[in-house]
Amino acid sequence: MAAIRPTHTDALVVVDVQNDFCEGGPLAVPDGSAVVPLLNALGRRFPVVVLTQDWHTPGHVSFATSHGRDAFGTIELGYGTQVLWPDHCVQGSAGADFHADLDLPHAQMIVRKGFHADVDSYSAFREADRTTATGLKGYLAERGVSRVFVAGLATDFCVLWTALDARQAGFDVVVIEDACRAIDMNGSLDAAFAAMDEAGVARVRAADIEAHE
Ligand code: VGL
Ligand code: ZN
Repeated sequence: MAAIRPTHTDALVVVDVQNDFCEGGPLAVPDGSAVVPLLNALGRRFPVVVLTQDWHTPGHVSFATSHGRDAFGTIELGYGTQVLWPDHCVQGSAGADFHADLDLPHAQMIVRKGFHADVDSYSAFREADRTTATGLKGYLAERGVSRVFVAGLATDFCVLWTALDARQAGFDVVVIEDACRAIDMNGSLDAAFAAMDEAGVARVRAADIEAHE
């Protein structure tokens, strides 16, 4: 896919570019802050921009410390297998703030997710119970958006689940590959690309996207 020129029916969803996922954070995504300048430039090419913000309660169910366990293991919860993470993106903490250099002042919507103490939400559309909606589908539909571009952190978790749920919600979906960075644990990045391909999620490079009219 080459030379995409976004219109008002295209939205850029910038996923979780927050301090805790960047260098020095408890859940730092390797090279995570490298997406910031790319996203600052990309965002200017989209008339519709949405930011997502991981936004957990203290003692959230996705935190290893809440279960007296080591991080990066898994547990079984009522809604399925949950990866256990270091404490991150606690509501109102500095770690939950957007990266200080993220400069997208025209972004119109911030979707917070993972705010229920007992349910995680990688996806910006639907929580990990796979039933509780965030409202983003309705927001985008009401604004007349038909195609969703996804970028940010992390390719193999929140970007992946957001892209898959956008497809399920009926949007055309495009992941901007070089404007994402991955956690990549136990082959999760290869699995993520396979799942995107299977779901009909297109993948492009930031350079394929031109300025909007
Ligand atoms: C994320 C793990 C836990 C992400 C959020 O933004 O990809 N990953 N919470
Ligand atoms: Zn999280």
